[in-house]
Amino acid sequence: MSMPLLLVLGDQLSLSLATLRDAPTGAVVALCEVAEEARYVPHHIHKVGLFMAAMRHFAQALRDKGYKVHYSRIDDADNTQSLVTEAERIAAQYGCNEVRVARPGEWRLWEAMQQRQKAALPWRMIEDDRFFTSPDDFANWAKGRKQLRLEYFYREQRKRTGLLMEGDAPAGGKWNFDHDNREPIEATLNFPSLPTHHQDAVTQEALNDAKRHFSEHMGSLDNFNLPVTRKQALVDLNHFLDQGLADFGRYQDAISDTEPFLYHSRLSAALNIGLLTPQEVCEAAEQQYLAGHAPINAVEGFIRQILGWREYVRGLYWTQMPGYKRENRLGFERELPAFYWDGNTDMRCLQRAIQMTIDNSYAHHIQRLMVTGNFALLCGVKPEALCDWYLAVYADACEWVELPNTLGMVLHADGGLMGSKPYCASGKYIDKMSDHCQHCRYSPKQVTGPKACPFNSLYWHFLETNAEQLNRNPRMKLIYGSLSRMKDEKRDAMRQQAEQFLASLPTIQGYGQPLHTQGYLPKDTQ
Ligand code: FAD
Ligand code: DLZ
Ligand code: SF4
Repeated sequence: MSMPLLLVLGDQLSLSLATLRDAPTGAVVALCEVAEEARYVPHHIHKVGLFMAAMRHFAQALRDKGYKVHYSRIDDADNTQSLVTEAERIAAQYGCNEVRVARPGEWRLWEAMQQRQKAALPWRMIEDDRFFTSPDDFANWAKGRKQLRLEYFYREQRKRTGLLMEGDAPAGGKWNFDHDNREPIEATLNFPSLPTHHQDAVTQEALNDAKRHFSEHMGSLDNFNLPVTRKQALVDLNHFLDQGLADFGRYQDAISDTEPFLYHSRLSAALNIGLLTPQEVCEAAEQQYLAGHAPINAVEGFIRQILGWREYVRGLYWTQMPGYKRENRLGFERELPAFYWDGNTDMRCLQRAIQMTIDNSYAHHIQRLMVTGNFALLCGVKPEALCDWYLAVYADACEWVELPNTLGMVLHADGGLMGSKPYCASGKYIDKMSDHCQHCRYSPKQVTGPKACPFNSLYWHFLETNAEQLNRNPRMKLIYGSLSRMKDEKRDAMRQQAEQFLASLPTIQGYGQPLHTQGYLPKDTQ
């Protein structure tokens, strides 16, 4: 009797995965380590190590449960090093009659797999139901709406799941407590120290293999501490519930010159590869509120990120692709500033955000949005270049979540589908929320002159150059009012300052120096 091959992708490491749930007895489950997935953008070495270690551990967990597993290792002589060809090779080897796989996390794979649905060895795609919302649910919600605002989607999600609901009313009397969640960094804060995960022989071998094959990628594995098993992910979850959640809300928007994680959960990678489910994380946070261990502003703020934003960006991705990836409504053409690959800049906030990224394959949301994102927006970096960078450098990056955040939220390249206005800000905002500026050679108070913070002139330059698309936006009326009241000499001086800065900003097409020497070139020159 012919059997399907059950393909489990690197970010589908959940025993509850639909592919496994309906598995015919005796069917082979395949996991494939392939170089193509590490290289299509040059992923940070922590991310490559994470996938290799977590996939190997998950294969073992499946075997322990009695599944028959085929695991392709990166070093296997017959490994074809590409997901589709490797799955088909394995399926042929076991005489399977189809390849069964749950919806992958990226359109390029979805498309490649869809194209094989009518092949001699057909692929069967099934829904990945490890989310609160399916793409169809989202499409139904979006149907007929002029604007797809997160806030309305999120309220529906709360009602649908009953999370933080008291009957028909939101717990605490409000849907959203963001107003209480804007405290800046303070010198007296004590951040929780992090659990250190033991690296057993499986993890060590996987990390060594990652290092041998991909040593030129960003980062070093010396400080690798990502959870690679469900058990380790649960340690991180419980640590956050005990020590981070209560202060998560207040300091959600704060930025520190020294602390990469603050009170953030660091759960995104574990959630995205399937070691934790969004349901269990939200329910555990809700329990902390119900037990009186964490205030409503913290718990609501946290749950909104997962039940709201995470589901919303996924819905947006699957309902808008493939056109979404080509959007560039502000017509940006600049390549990525070269220092995004090595942190070599005298702008302190950017230097710290990028160095933390290099160190940990992590930066918290406000660093991604208001530091590296904001700077790229003000400079007019083209979406493709910025998206490739975010996709490569963060351990939690998968296109369904990275693309709407970068192209939509940061670059406003989707014409306002994701956010009603661009998150543009001057140095004043960074100065208010962080302790960077006191260590910087620039002054956030100056707009022109040699000490002026580059964010300031770039901010006004951005507003000027994009006025045609943005000045009718009701949420930008005030700021365009200030711009129009400004004296011509001041505007000229700011424009000149910004233009000089942009003219001398080194950019790079592709992926940074060590990678260029290994032949990593931008896609259009490959
Ligand atoms: P916390 O601050 O503790 O938040 C809790 C959880 O909420 C996160 O683990 C995550 O699952 C979810 N979440 C929070 N914000 C968002 C959001 N905007 N969209 C979706 N989920 C969210 N997140 C990714 O998981 N993968 C990405 O590739 C990614 N790329 C991003 C790119 C840009 C330009 C920006 C601005 C944001 C991006 N985010 C991405 C969202 C967010 O920055 C990260 O989820 C968060 O920083 C992860 O750290 P954490 O687990 O400590 O999050
Ligand atoms: C990111 C990544 C890496 C580095 N390696 C693998 C791999 O070897 N095998 C695999 O199945 N997936 C890997 N991934 C994740 C994929 O790039 C892709 O995002 C998901 O498989 C989509 O569901
Ligand atoms: Fe960043 Fe400007 Fe502050 Fe320097 S002065 S840290 S460049 S915001």
